[in-house]
Amino acid sequence: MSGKFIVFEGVEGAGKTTQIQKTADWLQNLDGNHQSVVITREPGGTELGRQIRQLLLNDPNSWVGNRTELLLYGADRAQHVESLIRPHLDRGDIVLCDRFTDSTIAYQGYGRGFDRSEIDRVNQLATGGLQSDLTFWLDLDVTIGLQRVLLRGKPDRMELATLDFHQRVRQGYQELANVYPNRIVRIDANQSESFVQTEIQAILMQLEWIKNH
Ligand code: T5A
Repeated sequence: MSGKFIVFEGVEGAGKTTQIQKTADWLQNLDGNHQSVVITREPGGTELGRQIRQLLLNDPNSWVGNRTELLLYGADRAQHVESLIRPHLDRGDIVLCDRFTDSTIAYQGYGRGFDRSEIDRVNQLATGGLQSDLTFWLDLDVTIGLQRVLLRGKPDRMELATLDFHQRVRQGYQELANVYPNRIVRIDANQSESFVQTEIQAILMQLEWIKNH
């Protein structure tokens, strides 16, 4: 049995962490499912990645150059793919990942302004060509997402970027969803948590590998 790689994407506060946990709980209890379900995230899915995450996010006042930022996200991903994602997929597990390559296209490409060809080179190097089987794009107005995040506590370095930056990120996701309609599914994230989860389950239930469990 081959593993499955499902990614959750979206702007800040879109509800990815919430929905990944609910999806994992549902999959683990799904009748006939014998595949292990693994939750992970970027940046910070590995021990080395957790240190990179601190460098990237924890100090809201630290200055991180745009090239450095791009390469640190790439380094986190390279370590993550090699030491965690690929081994789990090779074992036949279902890997649910909070952010992956589309985050780099949206944030460093559309947000920071890197050429798509530069982003693709970093992503290719980091992943060896690994792509998600399915990506849920939780689409939310950026002001609503940032409000949710601010209610939770002190914003991190990326959350402090300008509103314009976050709007370009959302536009990036929109354009990616237009270009890759078979891989990226848009979910309206401005609905209740349970409604969003119902939609995710309905989409997963249409997939052959889930039907065949
Ligand atoms: N980044 C990442 C890049 O720039 N390039 C890259 O290549 C990669 C991989 C990661 C940062 O790094 C950037 C993007 C990010 O800026 P992070 O802490 O992982 O940082 O940030 P996020 O991924 O944005 O995670 P958040 O926790 O901020 O948001 P989530 O996970 O989308 O949302 P969640 O589930 O934590 O929910 C946020 C709040 O909203 C509530 C929750 O209870 C919570 O309080 N909520 C809802 N409220 C109302 N209705 C709903 N439907 C709700 N769903 C959740």
